[in-house]
Amino acid sequence: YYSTNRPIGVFGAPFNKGQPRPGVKYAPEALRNVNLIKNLSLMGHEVIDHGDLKFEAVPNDTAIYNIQTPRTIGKAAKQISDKVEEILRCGQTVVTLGGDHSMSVATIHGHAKVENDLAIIWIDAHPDINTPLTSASGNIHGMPLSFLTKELQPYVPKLPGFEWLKPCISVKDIAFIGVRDIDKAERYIIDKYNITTFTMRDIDKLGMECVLERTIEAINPTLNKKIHMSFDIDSLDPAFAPSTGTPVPYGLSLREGMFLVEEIALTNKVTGIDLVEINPDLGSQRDQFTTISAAAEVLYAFFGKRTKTQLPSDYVLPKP
Ligand code: 4U7
Ligand code: MN
Ligand code: MN
Ligand code: MN
Repeated sequence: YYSTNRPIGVFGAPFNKGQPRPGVKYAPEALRNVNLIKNLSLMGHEVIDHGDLKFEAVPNDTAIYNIQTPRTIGKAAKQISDKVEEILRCGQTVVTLGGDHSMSVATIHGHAKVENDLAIIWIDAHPDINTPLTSASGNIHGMPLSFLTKELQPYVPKLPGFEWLKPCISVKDIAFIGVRDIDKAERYIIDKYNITTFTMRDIDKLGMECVLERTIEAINPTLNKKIHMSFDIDSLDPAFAPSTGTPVPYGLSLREGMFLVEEIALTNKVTGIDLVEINPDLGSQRDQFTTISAAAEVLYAFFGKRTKTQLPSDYVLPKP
């Protein structure tokens, strides 16, 4: 479990313009309502709540490459990047509560400003590496990694609103875990650049422990880099996380997801976490509760809830 002495800095990025379903912006509120912050503190960590960011629409924001509101998204992303940078500069491990996955363009950017050599573990049903030119949907939550990777820049047009963004990671620094819905261009990119990828089939075949060993071996063999863990709730099977905008069947069980993040925590290298794509508006009330609980449990697992019990140093067994 997470055992560094770094405090945890949490903030909400209720951002939804990277895809068409507005409800994803209510996830930070829903997670706070299940006492996420307090429960993390009860696990013995110092937790600082930095509140939620507020975003504004940029007027006259016209579409480009099928992307509806590029300037509004770019502006929000800048705010998020600055926030992540600020929290990291306080020496805290930053947890960003999304929001849709387009915000990871910002969290990784902010993280890379502070930790210039960064490894990315992308836990998702999707690899989110479309370019504005290859995306069939025009939804930026399917593109963040193409904006960030240096090697892909010849293929990625600069969008209005994103002038501030500097590509800061290499394809060699990325590992995908849990993917099972890969678009043609994404397949091409993964193959061309040989991006470390563990599909659901690989997880079945190798087992999760081996998958993580190989992940570290591929992207951070000497553990000299800090790790950014981006957790898309749609990595989980829809049975455990039904309330998400782009569910894909045959995903991780909740326990597999928890085990994965427990193992990642053991590296003691994670300084940034995203928890994204939870949409408390979708599905039945039961679906919503299931999804929010699963998201919270994944975070608790990372921070040691299921593996560690807080014992006061003067604890003694009662005698009759
Ligand atoms: B998510 C998709 F076409 N690839 O680009 C796209 F399948 O952050 C889905 O992982 C993207 O949820 C999903 O629109 C983005 C689609
Ligand atoms: Mn995603
Ligand atoms: Mn996804
Ligand atoms: Mn999704």
